[in-house]
This record gives sequence, structure tokens and C-alpha cells, in this order.
Amino acid sequence: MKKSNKEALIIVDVQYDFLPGGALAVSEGDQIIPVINQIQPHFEFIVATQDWHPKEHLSFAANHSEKNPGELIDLDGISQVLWPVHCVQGTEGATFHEGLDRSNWKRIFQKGTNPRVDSYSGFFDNARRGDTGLAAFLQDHGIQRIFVCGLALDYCVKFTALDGLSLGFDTYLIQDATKAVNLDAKDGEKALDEMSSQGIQLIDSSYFQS
Ligand code: VGL
Ligand code: ZN
Repeated sequence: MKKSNKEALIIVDVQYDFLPGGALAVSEGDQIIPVINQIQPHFEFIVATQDWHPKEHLSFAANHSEKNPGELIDLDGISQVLWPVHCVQGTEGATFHEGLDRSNWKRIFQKGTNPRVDSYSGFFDNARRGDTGLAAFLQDHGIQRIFVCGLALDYCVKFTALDGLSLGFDTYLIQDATKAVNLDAKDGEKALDEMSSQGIQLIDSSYFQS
């Protein structure tokens, strides 16, 4: 595929806490790293997101009395899944996997910094009040088409792709460069169906090999 400066690759949350052995591990999450590295040379414009929570973040079950990961609470009017403590600012778990090629990244967008609201999407928090600046950054560079990959398919990847679509970007999901956390076994499949039915194109990395 020809390189175009109108396209961007968005790499979502490829951090140790979402990889096998991490606090919120996505099964086989490490398998996507070579795939992402292989597609990066096809892009002139690459950005990444980084889940970046203060330790008092209210998405952590440990910050509520008698709550366990996986339970749902109401957080300022928004339904919130409670998670294990993960991606705490400045910790090893919040850093990107060392095998992930970062040499051509234009910028890293951190999210989840407000302790009172979670942020699955790389564009906006879950209340759609906070904006990371990613949309303006892409628009300022004339990006029209976005390709989304990373972790986790059924949370941050899905919400990043859906927000991208709603902002008017022509949006592609690279299926073999993402894995689901699957709190429920079918969450990954459901995420793909939802994205596809909204108009996101589902592709594989082989798309870039011609
Ligand atoms: C994520 C749950 C909590 C993700 C981040 O990157 O998909 N999931 N924080
Ligand atoms: Zn998080």
C-alpha cells in the first residue's frame, strides 16, 4: 500500500499491565507486538495512547470498600466497571512494552488522569467532558483515515475507534493487531460486530502487504 500523509495509525495502550503477567492482563496480548511493528513502516503518521491513572483512580476496585474487580458501580452518573489497580502513573506496568517500536511515533496521548472519570477512548473521557487533544492533532495534520490497533479490543480500542468514526474519520480496525480482555467470553466478538455495524472497516495486517 502506498504511504499517504492523510492516514494515521493509532496504537492503543500496549503497556505491561495489559500484557501477560500484568495487573489487567489481556490473554495473548503480547502476540500483537510483532504485528504492530510490521505495519508501522506503512505509516508516516503514528500516534499512541497510554492509560495513565493516578493511584487514587476511582475505576480501581481497591479504592472502594468491599468491591471486587469486575463489579459495576455508578461513578458520577456513569456506569463504571471496577478494575484491578493498573497503569498507575510512573510505574513499570504503565510503560510501553520494550519490544514495541516507538521510533516513528509523533506523539503519545495519556488518558485516565482524572481520578473521577475513566477514559477508554483515546479522544475523550467516558463522560465526553475531557478531551485529550488527539482529534485536533489529527485534524491539524490533515488526517482523514485512521487505523486503530492495540489493547484491549473490547474497551479502549473499541471506544477509540467509535469516537474516531463519530468525529468523521474514515475508521479501520486491524483485527490481528488487537486482543480482547473478554470479561465475558463473547465481548471481543460483540465489539467487532458493534464496530462493523457502525461503519468501521474490519481488516487484517495483510491489507498492508500489497
Ligand atoms: C483499558 C480497562 C481499563 C484498556 C484501560 O486499555 O482497554 N481497559 N483501562
Ligand atoms: Zn485504565
